[in-house]
Amino acid sequence: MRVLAITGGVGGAKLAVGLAKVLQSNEVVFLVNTGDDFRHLGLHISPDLDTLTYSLANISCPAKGWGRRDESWTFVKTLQDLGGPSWFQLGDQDLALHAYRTQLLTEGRSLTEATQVIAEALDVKHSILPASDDPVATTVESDIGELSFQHYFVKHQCRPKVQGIRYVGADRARLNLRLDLATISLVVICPSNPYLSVDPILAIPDLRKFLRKPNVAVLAVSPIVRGRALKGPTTKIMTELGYNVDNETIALHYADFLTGFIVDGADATDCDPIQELGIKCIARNTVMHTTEARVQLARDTLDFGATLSK
Ligand code: FO1
Repeated sequence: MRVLAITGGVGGAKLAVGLAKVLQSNEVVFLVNTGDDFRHLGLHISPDLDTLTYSLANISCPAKGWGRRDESWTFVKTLQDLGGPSWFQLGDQDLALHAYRTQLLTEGRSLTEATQVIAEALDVKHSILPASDDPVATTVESDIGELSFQHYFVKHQCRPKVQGIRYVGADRARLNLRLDLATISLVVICPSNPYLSVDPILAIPDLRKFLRKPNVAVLAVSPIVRGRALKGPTTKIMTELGYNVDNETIALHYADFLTGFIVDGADATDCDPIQELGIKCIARNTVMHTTEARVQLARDTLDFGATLSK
């Protein structure tokens, strides 16, 4: 079974780590959000690609979920002393990655190729693919105007009220050309923020068409537990967009292609209305504080996926 795992930032990366421990590198491909990417200090920064690469290399910062562990901050402190923009915290080791990726891109390598060079250097065996090598930029329409993703998420710390989210360029973006959809028998949507991290990927036309094929089994792991997202602004954004913060809303969000849905054990009763949507639903532990929990959820996901595959 070739698994396509769709993931964004921190939440999705946890399940991705579990899947990478359970599946060989030729059994799974990770398709990663690039809507958070931006140019900063002349550098091309790809936060979700880096979060996954660092997580699979086991060098990510567990406390923050982004950047590297055992990091030093001389660069950004010096930048601040010079009066430069220090709102986006670039660690010294992390900075080397951004500088090198920018150099590779300047030399004409694609984002896919640059990501592969860096993953290999960090001894990551699994395939990490940007959803597209064409530009996709998530922008947030807010009560203080339209904001780029990082300005909304980091500079303004998700405080502005969200009125809408756009994925600029997604409708023209080609799905990653390395992806051979014919080999995929199961698609897993990892528990990332549906609106900020998964939708920029689903907005790529070729992908959504594929997910809707009746012979393609697609399952999602809910990012909501007991009516709240475990981390990040999902709860706030859903409320501001007028959604109920619950599993049914998430299942409905993916309903046009979803075959199966995994909710947390605490929300097992949410499965009934979701089954009525024609989506198979099971309850498992989706709170992944430990590596064991990540591996267990990965196993539960694959076992469930095997019952869905057509
Ligand atoms: N998130 C923050 O909240 N504050 C930061 O200063 C910050 C710096 C940063 C540097 C590199 C990187 O790859 C990610 C970074 N992030 C930071 C997270 C980033 O905003 C991501 O887009 C989020 O993880 C959402 O996916």
